[in-house]
Amino acid sequence: MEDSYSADSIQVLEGLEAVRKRPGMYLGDPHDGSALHHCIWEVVDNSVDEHLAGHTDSIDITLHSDNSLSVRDYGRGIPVGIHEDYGISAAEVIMTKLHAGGKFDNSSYKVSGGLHGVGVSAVNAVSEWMEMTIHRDGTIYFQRYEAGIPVEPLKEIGTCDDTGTMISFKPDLGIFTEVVEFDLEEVNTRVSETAFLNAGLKIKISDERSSEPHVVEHLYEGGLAEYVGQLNERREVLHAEVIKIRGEKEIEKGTVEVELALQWSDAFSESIRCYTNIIRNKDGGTHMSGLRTALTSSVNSYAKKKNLLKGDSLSGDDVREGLAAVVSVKHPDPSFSSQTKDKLVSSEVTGIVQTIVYDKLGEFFEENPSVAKQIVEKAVLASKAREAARKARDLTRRKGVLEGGGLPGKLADCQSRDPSECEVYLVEGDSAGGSAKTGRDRRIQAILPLRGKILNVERQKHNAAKVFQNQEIQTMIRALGAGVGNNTEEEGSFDTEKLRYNKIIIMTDADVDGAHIRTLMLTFIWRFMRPAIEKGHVYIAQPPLFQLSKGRVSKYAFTDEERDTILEELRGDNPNTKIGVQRYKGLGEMNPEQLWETTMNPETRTMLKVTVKDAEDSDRMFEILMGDDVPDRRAFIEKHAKEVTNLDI
Ligand code: 0RA
Repeated sequence: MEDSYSADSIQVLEGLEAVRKRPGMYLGDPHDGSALHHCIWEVVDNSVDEHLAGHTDSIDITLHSDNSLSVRDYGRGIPVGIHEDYGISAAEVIMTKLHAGGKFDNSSYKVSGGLHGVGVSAVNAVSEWMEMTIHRDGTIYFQRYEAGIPVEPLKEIGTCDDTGTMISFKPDLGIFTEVVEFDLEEVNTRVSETAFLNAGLKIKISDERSSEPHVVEHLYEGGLAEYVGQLNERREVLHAEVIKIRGEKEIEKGTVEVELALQWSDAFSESIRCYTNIIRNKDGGTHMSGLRTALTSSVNSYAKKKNLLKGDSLSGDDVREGLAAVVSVKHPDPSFSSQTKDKLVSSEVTGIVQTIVYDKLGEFFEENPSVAKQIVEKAVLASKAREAARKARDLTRRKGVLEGGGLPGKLADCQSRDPSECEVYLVEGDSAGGSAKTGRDRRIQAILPLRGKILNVERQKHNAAKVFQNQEIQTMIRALGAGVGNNTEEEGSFDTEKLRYNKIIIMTDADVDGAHIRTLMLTFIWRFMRPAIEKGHVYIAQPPLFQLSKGRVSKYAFTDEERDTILEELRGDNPNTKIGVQRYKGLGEMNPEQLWETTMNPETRTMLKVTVKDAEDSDRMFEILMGDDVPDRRAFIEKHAKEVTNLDI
């Protein structure tokens, strides 16, 4: 007995040591904040499981000012009895043994689960300290751990008349670096998602880190339907009521439960979010494909039956245009394509979701003919717009060919024909274009001056033909040489393989107008050449805001703060030196040498790479930022002022 106890303890220590040595393997990147936040979800998910098992309706999360965090639930409390195999309390086993999670409760499977499902013990291992307080059988139990190791055995510290568990922990800053503080926005987003997926579960977040504590409560009785309502919050919806679908199917290992909510709006994009056992599958998977197939077939069959369709069948893209949907599948034993659970691969789910959606959506259409008609009409419109866009696009292509070679006259091309080393500057205005042409490295840098404000394509959602007829847009398409259109399966669509330049660099003035023009260009690229952004070909040049000169020395500053630092530096010990400060209002004010030196020289320049964290968020951003709803836009810009100036999409 004694021997086996100590052997097990050693095993436990080795397990925790492995997590401390390689946190990345268990929790994600310990530097960029992903592992740090993953710790929260590992702990919260245990309480969510307790809710799913029917024992708690509320969870409280508190962010404390010492950067520790606690999670309280009102469930059964972690079992405290001595564990047969280990000779220590079951609670201590859960807290110190990797993967000890749901082993104690065979009556229900663990539904929710962290990203890697490593359990709370992994969080314990990477915590400076962790404290567990259990209310159970009228007694309060407590145990503290440091770096995952118990300071003393579980002890009784008082009495109570409720039940539940509270876990508090402080991330060990010997392990986490760079991003070391919990991000309220990130916590809030994920918590709201969890609350939407668990109708009736109240999750309260209290942030005590600032002098004015901040409390937010998430409780959605409407569940997924309310979630979809929120996705469409700023959109014009086609039907007021969100469509709700539920169903289940027995498989060998248990029951697969399927729940969906759907609502169409007049938006251009589709947003479908997929979950398995409360975990987001960012890349979809078999539930997504089941839904897609069922949508296409049920809309088409209804349209045909009611004679609402003249020509060809509607495509999946047509049917899904403007759709917001959430699919939540609960599965006793799901398989994913990777550790991070980004994609569900359990093949039986395709058919299960497909059958349920096809049947229930068909019933819904029959019972709500006016809604059904609107959905079909919207898809027909989408199909017509797509066809018109295709024709206009082909015309643009043919015209390019007819005009000989297809390169626009305005393009000052580079000499190299090796796209991997070539870059093209999309420059605002002819005068800046002139400086850029003179200043560039003509071997690898091409310049394309664009005149004035290019068309706001976001306002031409249903009129793609107009987009293709636009002069500046045609010029851009022909210069880049990679086609146009985001439907990569269609011939002539944008294809990064054909791109004539590895880097597309947007260079506009560092003022409000410049920012606007840059956004117009980005909107066009996002809506019509998205792979260029997704594959990292798009950059934003960073021209300086100031030139500071003292005698023959001249320096450039890109921000106000930098200007002040350089001023101090140049003044040295003599505060009275009156330094020359020139503020650049536009690129045109710089001579070619200055433009080269500050903004274009690949050896010294800084550029922003345009990246997409979340395509859906970017879609929404462009919808709001460039769409026609003015009050919405103002509210959005006020809320996201910082991101908008950085144009980090
Ligand atoms: C194992 C078994 C039981 C409850 C729990 C774990 C449990 C774990 C956590 C973690 C956070 N909150 C929690 N609440 C419960 C069931 C014990 C029983 O049968 O009473």
